[in-house]
Amino acid sequence: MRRRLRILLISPRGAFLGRNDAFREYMETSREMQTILHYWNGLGAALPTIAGLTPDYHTISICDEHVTPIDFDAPLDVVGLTGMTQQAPRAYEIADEFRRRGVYVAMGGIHATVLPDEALGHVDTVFTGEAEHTWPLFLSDVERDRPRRRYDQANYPAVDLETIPLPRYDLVAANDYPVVWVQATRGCPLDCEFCAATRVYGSTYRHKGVQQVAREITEVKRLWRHSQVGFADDNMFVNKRWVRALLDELESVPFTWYAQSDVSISEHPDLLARLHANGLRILFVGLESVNGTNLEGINANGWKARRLARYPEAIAAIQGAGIGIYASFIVGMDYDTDATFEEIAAFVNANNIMGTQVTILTPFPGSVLRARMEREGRIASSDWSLYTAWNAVIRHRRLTESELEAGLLTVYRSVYSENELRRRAAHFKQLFLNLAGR
Ligand code: B12
Repeated sequence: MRRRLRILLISPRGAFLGRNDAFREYMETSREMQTILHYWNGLGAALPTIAGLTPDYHTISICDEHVTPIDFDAPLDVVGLTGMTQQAPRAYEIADEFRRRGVYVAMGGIHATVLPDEALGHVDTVFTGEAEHTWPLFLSDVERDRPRRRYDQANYPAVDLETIPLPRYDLVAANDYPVVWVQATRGCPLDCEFCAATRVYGSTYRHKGVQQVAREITEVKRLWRHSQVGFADDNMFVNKRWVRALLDELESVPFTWYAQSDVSISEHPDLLARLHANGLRILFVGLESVNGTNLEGINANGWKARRLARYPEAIAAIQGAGIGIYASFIVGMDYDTDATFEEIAAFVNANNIMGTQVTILTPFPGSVLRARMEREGRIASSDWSLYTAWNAVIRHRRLTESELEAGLLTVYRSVYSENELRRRAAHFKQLFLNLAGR
């Protein structure tokens, strides 16, 4: 017999800047940073995806706590929490509060996947990995009053992205997001030392069917006419044949979008031109460091280190196609010194990189980096609310925590100074005139 459940999915409010107050003040007073923050926003695709996996006869809603407060008195049977590490402390508070009120609480997402036992200290059921098989199973177990403590994707066949249902973006359509995140692929072959995403998706790179991606974008554009689409994929252009098929499919879907990829896309000028024509305006690329020795330690096969010498050429090719690069750098890597901050700023300025994100090396639970830092006795704090990547939680061999936190500002103040902004604006103006053939 079917039992209709009242379900609420929650994305807990994150710690965001943690305790880095100098950086917070800079963010709040810099117009450029305010613009970046406006777009560095939104709700990941997890909860709309989970809602899409929920049978129709249940009642389901989504609360993004960054936008709406949680109603703890709502009549509910099940609460489902998601969260990255910096959201975990708040997720646990929410779980404790709902459980006090007799509501059944489940949790999934990257933090619960890598630390399921910690999560089980606060929630009734924990999910590890993807939820396409396990969430529907859990709901039917709850209907029969037999939910399990753990559901692990590793015990089920691989998730087939070709057949997953449309995410329920309609449930959050009232939220005025400048960017709506859509997922087209899962996995990343690079498996960098500091990234734990592989623990959620495994190492096999997979993608949704191109028609499914087009359907999702059409739905997002129906619900948010003026928002941009951000692809939630860690590395979207790995399979170039699939990218070509996707671009064919998307030709009739007008939208402006961002994506994340490695620099290998720079070697495909035909694709760059088509990506630009299709509406790709900003590409987030993890350059990570301008120091080759640092890069050698990142991937076991030295993928990024081998490309360092060609970074300038790759940047010029991508930006020359009208796609601005938002480059991400990490400070606090082993071979960084107090000169690193100026070196990164000089690299960004010399290469006219459109936007830059600099964060501090963070040993996220589940990452290979964390295991190494633990062995080396270099974890300075495991307070998850500081795992924002804008706080120093490691002991560096040469730089103190406050030097690392202050160093971030050096880079931001240089690359977003009035002078540099003006110079880059002139560079991009010329670049767009060239593209327009003038
Ligand atoms: C979109 C995104 C954002 C967005 C929106 C975040 C949000 N609040 O929702 C923005 C741009 C704001 C953002 C910011 C940050 N992000 Co972010 N972000 C992403 C990104 C690129 C995609 C997330 C997504 O939509 N995935 C698609 C969904 C479908 O996949 P999923 O979440 O894995 O969900 C599946 C399973 O995990 C599971 N699941 C997930 N939740 C639940 C819940 C239940 C109940 C169940 C049953 C199952 C389940 O089922 C899903 C389907 O199979 C991920 C990369 C990634 N690989 O996920 C990084 C990622 C989550 N971000 C990360 C980080 C570090 C940050 C920042 C802290 C970094 C920074 N300094 O900028 C900031 C924090 C900002 C803040 N506001 O607090 C890290 C998290 C690492 C960690 N362990 O904490 C990730 C993994 C990137 C990485 N590769 O390291 N981010």
